[in-house]
Amino acid sequence: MTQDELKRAVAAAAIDEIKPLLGNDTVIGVGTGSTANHFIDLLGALRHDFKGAVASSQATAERLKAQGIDVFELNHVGSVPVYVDGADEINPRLEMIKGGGAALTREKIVAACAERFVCIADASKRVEVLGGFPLPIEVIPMARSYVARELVKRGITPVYREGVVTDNGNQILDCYDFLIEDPQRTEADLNNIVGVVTNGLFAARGADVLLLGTERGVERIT
Ligand code: ABF
Repeated sequence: MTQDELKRAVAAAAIDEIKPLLGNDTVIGVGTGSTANHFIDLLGALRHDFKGAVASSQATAERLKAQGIDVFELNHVGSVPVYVDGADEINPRLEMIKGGGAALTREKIVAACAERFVCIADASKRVEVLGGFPLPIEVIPMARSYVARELVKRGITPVYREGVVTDNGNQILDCYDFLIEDPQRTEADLNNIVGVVTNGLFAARGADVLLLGTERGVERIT
């Protein structure tokens, strides 16, 4: 199977995973990226079975609307029973690096609100130790150089993702050259640097379920 077929397979598995949660009042959280896009495309067939969705990015909001799914502001939604999203890396504790698509802050906000986080990923995303994928950090533009210097003090090599502006009007630094042995501690430490909006470690709030696309089929890992 190609990587794209694996992504499609886990998106289909996520549809089965969330179906029991759908009802007239249900608003679900929907993530960003190519795996989430497969999920959105399949979700369109169920649009009459639930109320709508909150989106983790403008791109996802547009794709949901194109499927005829109502999109709600998170502030107008009381509860989010489930959030479905991809990841750039995920470890055996279901801690993740996310944000390769620059949507990390909204993804983290929707994930924080959700009762369950269902991660959908092809097998290439599974790692023992996070950090092979450069960790994205969203920064307030005027703080970019200061944050970069603070990262260098920590032995991290930050690279400015030129030309990218997040949905929140901010910039991204990608962090190279460090393996993340203690994701929860690193997540908190990096978030403490003044000027950081958030970083792409999803460890304090990791996934509850991983649907992993492999050559042997979709593995459900909790
Ligand atoms: C989002 O999409 C991001 O957090 C992550 O960066 C990316 C995963 O990409 P893809 O599904 O395209 O492989 O979930």
